[in-house]
Amino acid sequence: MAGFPEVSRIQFEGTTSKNPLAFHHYDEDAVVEGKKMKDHFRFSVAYWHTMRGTGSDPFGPGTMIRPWEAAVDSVENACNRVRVGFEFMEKLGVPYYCFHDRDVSPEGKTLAESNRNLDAVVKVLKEEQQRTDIRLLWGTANLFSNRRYMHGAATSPNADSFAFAAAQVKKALEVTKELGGQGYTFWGGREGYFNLWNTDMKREIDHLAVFMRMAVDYAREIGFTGQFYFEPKPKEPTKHQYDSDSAACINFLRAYGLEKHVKLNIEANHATLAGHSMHHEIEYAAMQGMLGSIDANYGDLLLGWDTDQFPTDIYLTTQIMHTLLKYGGFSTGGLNFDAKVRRESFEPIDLFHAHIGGMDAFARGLKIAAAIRKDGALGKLLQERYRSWDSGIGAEIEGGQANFKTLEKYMLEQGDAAPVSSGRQEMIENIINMYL
Ligand code: XLS
Ligand code: NI
Ligand code: NI
Repeated sequence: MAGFPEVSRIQFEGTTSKNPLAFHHYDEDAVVEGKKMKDHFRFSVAYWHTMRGTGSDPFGPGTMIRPWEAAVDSVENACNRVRVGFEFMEKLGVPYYCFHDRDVSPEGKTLAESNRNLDAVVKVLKEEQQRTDIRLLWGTANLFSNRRYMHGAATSPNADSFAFAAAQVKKALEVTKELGGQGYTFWGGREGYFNLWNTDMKREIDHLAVFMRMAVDYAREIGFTGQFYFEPKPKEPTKHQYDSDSAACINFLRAYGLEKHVKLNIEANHATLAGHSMHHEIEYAAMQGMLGSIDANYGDLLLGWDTDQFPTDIYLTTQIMHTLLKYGGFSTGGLNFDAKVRRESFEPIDLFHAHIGGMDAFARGLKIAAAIRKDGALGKLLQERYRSWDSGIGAEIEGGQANFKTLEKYMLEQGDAAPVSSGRQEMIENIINMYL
C-alpha cells in the first residue's frame, strides 16, 4: 500500500516544541468558549487536492511523488488510494473529508460504467469510515472536467450536457447519503460565460435553478437530509461565473425560492478573486443566516488566480473565527482545506506540513478571536458607535415610527445633525494587533 510509514499520529506538543510534525496550537480537546477545538473547526481534507493533486500547471506536468499511485489509474488503484487517504487523515487527526465523484473513482466510457466504478470505491470508503471515526462532511460531483461540460453543465446550451449532469448528481446524492454525508455542495464549475453575444444568460440561470430544484426534490425523495451548499466564485474557469459572490448567490437562491434548502460554502481565495475579503464574504452570508460551510485556503494576491494555498495568515484566521464565534459556529458545515501543496513541495510528508500549518493557524485564530471577545473591547466600541440608534430619533426610525415628513420636522427643529464621532479605525486596528 505504501502510505506514510515514517509518520505516526501527529500530537499536540504546545508552543515550546519546535517539532514541525506536531501541533503547537491545535489541541483538539482544549475548550474555547465552552466548546472543544475540534468541534469549533470540524476540519476536513479535500480529496481532490490532497489525494489527486499532481502539481501540474500550465507550464509543466505533475511533480508529485506518490509511491502508492499505479502507473495507470484503475478502480483497484482508486480503492488502494482510499486506504492511503484514510491513513493520512487518521494520522493527522482530521474528522472529515470531502470529495467529487470523479476524484475518488475513475470515469468510465459510459455513465453506467462510471457508476459501477464509483460503487466499488464507495464500498471501500464506507469500510474505512467504519474502521475509523472519519466522516463525510460533504460530497459533490465534478461537472467541469469532461469535455461534454466545456460550455457548462446545468447552464450548457446543450440539453444533453444538462441531462448527463443531472444523472451524475443523482448518483452523487445517492452515494453521499450512503456514506452518511452531512452536506452536498454545488460549485459552479463552468456555469458562467465568456461572451454575451453567444450566451442567453437568462435562460442559463433559469436552467441552473431548475437543476438545483431537481437536486433538492431528489434528495427529499431518497431521504437525504444533509445540507445543500452553493459555493461562490466570480471567475475561473469562465470570465463571469454565475455564482459570483455571497450576495449574488443569495440573490439567486431567493429569486428562485431555493433559500430554505441551500446555504453557502465560502472559500477564502474566491472571496479575494471577487474583490472582497473573506471577512466580508462570511460576515455577509452569516448576517443573512446563510453561512453553511467554509473552504479554507488562501490566495496569493500577487498571482491573482485561484492558487488554493494552505492558510497560514493569522490575521485571516482570526477574522474567520471571530465571525464564526459571533454567529454561533457551524452546525452542519466545517473548515474544509480546499488547498493544495505547491508544485515544488512534492514529497508525501509535505501534505502533513501543509495541513498541520493550516490547523495551527486556525487554532491560533480561534484563541485570538476568543480573547478579543472575552475582553469585550470591540463590543464596547461598537455599542458606542451606534449609540444614537438606541433611543430618540434612532429608536423611532428602527421601530418604524418615522417617515420622511417626521424626520424633516425633526431636522427643521434641530437645525442640523448632531456632530458625528471619529471612526477610530487606526485605534481599533491597533487594539486587534495587541491580541495577535
Ligand atoms: C474550485 C472550487 C471547488 C469546489 C468543489 O475552485 O473551490 O474545488 O470547492 O467543487
Ligand atoms: Ni472550493
Ligand atoms: Ni477554489
